[in-house]
Amino acid sequence: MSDSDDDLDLRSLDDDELVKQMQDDLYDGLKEEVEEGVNILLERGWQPYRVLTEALVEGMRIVGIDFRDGILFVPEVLLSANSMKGGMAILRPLLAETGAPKVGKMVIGTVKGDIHDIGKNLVAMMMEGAGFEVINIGINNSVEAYLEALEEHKPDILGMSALLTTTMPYMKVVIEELKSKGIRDDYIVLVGGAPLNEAFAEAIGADAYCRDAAVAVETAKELIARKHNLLGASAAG
Ligand code: B1M
Repeated sequence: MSDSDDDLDLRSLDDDELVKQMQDDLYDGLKEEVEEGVNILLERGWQPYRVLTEALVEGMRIVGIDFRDGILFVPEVLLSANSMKGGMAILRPLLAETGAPKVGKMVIGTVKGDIHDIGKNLVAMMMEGAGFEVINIGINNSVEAYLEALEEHKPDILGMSALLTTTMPYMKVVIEELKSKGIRDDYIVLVGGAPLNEAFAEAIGADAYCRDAAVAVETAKELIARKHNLLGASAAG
């Protein structure tokens, strides 16, 4: 980073310049600057979701391209991830502010062998914001860890995340285990992560693939409503 960047007053930038600068700061792993940018945009009246998507998620998308192309390496990307988490921590309580009654419960975790957690945490945040109770069981979850969480929390939804082509097949392992225990249909199973798609979700027997956090919220609401309608119909008939 150059000296002139050191002296940059983020408040002197207009919104577009600030967002661009925040994406650069995320790229450079400058957590404090990213946090300051988030606060400035909020002070300027930006909705938390807009800050999240336009500044942070878009910044991480750019990091992902250069990581893929061998321009950035793991240590640098870790700093970017840490900066992103700093920004997300400011937004989380704002996104979760809701007086609405709980609409359902979800257990969510990243699968075994996979330590990517930003997307999963974002889904957890957005689900909380939409009125779901969320139990986030973290990364690198074995079948046993998922089963334990399901047993303990009795959620409506099981959410699984995988960011690697090598770890996404593990979702099928979890679903097969639910089937063999006869409890598959007790849960709505939602899956997500950059390398997945709808065909994969269908092939492994999940209820739906969620492209992003907003889709996860919409899908969860829709499937919960459908489940309640079915339960209501069977109770009535
Ligand atoms: Co890794 N990494 N990484 N990485 N990393 C990817 C995934 C990769 C695509 C980069 C690349 O090459 N372009 C590539 C995977 C290639 C592949 O499998 N085809 C990759 C690799 C190769 C690796 C390592 C193997 C690198 C190495 O060690 N040589 C290694 C593996 C470690 C492991 O897990 N065992 C590794 C490590 C890391 C870091 C630790 C450095 C860091 C993770 C830090 C962290 O998460 N705490 C990291 C990061 C940051 C990335 C990229 C750059 C960004 C991921 C991210 O946070 N995106 C990523 C590149 C990319 O994805 N384009 C990459 C932002 C986030 C908001 O999006 O996670 O997609 P995303 O989540 C979205 C949706 O996917 C969806 O909603 C979210 C929000 O909208 N979603 C769900 C996700 N989960 C969901 C669950 C749901 C619903 C929706 O449940 C209901």
